[in-house]
Amino acid sequence: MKSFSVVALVAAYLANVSAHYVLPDLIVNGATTGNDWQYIRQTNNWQDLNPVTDVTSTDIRCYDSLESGTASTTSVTAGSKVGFTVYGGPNNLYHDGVLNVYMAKAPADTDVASWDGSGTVWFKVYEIPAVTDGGKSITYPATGLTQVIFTVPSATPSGQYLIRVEHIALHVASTFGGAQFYIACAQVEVTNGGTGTPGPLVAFPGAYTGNEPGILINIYYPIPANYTQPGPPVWTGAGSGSASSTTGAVTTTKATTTSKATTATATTRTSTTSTATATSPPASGGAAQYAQCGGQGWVGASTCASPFKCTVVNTFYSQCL
Ligand SMILES: [Cu+2]
Repeated sequence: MKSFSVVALVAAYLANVSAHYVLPDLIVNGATTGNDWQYIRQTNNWQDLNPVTDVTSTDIRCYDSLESGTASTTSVTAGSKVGFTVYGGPNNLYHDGVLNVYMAKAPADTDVASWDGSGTVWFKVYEIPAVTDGGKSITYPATGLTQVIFTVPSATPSGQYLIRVEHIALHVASTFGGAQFYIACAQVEVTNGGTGTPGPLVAFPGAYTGNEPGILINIYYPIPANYTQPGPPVWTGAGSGSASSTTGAVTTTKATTTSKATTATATTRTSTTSTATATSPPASGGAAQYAQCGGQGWVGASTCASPFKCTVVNTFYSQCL
């Protein structure tokens, strides 16, 4: 971290009363790139590490209202792995919670560095929901991660994008406004892109009201029987999104898998395709712990590195656990 001593002192203090964190560094193909906040817009909480709790605030977008918001833009290849590092007290996604990653394409004649990300422009490319089993337990595969790694869908059209990560901490989410959003936005130029139509598209603010069952939730008692991940379904690049279609093209998919306790999640999802099940050869040794290994439309590795097992989280997401 720049100003490491200041942040370390703040973090050390906060560690005694709470544990907060930021995501200041971009990872491209496994390597951390640049300095803190070089390719990621410096967030208002870069020193105090506090979360956003008002989902109707513009700070729910990139949390950079008090900063210049002028990061640099770096190149990433469509289909490659990109990620964020976690810094805080401690340096991981400490709280019980879930994670989403969204992308938004800057307008054609606009430099992403000067674009605010407003409008109904965001599509989800990755998520790590909570795992439930009908009320016996609830676990959070995102919790404890020191890095968030995901794949930019190979069908993503070339161009400049914001990539927005959010970890939604749920430990005090039983009252309205209690959920804590830890947010960061990276600036990238996607190269060698595809011809997909990303979607469904949402706006920030706008995507959430704060009353969603996955945001306003008591995670302790009774133990939730199921968990509904906030936001739209993940766009994997398979098929087209909803950008050019209306309600007629969207069908609700009933849960048809045998995975436990995911009915509520699955039935709230929408899908425009259900036949794309292409798989690519697994990487040697299989995917890493917490990596995605399956789900509707998934085309990446389908096996996990030992000793992790590819575990069905819901229809759309299997993970190495
Ligand atoms: Cu905290």
